[in-house]
Amino acid sequence: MRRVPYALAALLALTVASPASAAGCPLVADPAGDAGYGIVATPLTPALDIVGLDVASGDSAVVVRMSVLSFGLDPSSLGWSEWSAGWYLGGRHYGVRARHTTGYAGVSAEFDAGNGQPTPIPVSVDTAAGTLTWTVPRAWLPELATPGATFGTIRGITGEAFTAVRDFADGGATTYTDRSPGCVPAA
Ligand SMILES: [Ca+2]
Repeated sequence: MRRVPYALAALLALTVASPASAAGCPLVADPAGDAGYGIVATPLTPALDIVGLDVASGDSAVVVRMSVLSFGLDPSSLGWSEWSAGWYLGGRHYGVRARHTTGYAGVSAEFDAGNGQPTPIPVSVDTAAGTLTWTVPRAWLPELATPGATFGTIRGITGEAFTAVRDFADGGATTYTDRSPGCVPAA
């Protein structure tokens, strides 16, 4: 029998359990408690453990929401913690990021249109719900001028200083069509 790498087997099992369809919520699901891609053998910080990733677009904005196991800023963490989401739209890669730097209050965020010039944007952190929500003005994604534009290769990544990537949520073939009903309210 052909051997399948464990991570791939887990991904296939997940796909069978929750088919990637527009009706499924969250749009991209990720297991809780997975060790992710941590390089050192330390427990995965709950705030960096992705459990869901959603995208929804409306008349004025694209809303991106990452759900984590539980959200808390670890004052003892070294350096920084980061949450990122990315997707392709019309062949261009877009992304949003949020970062907490140890010793500073709050979380800063930015939007990246793949041009190497990130733009600061607000991020809404709901500590009780364990979510980070970015709202990107629709006008910043010119591909959305074409009706029915499709978001693809939807991925979420978390990381922290010295351990690099901690969790990776891969949407695989899952897509989201502009202005279609999503799992989170569009703006
Ligand atoms: Ca996870």
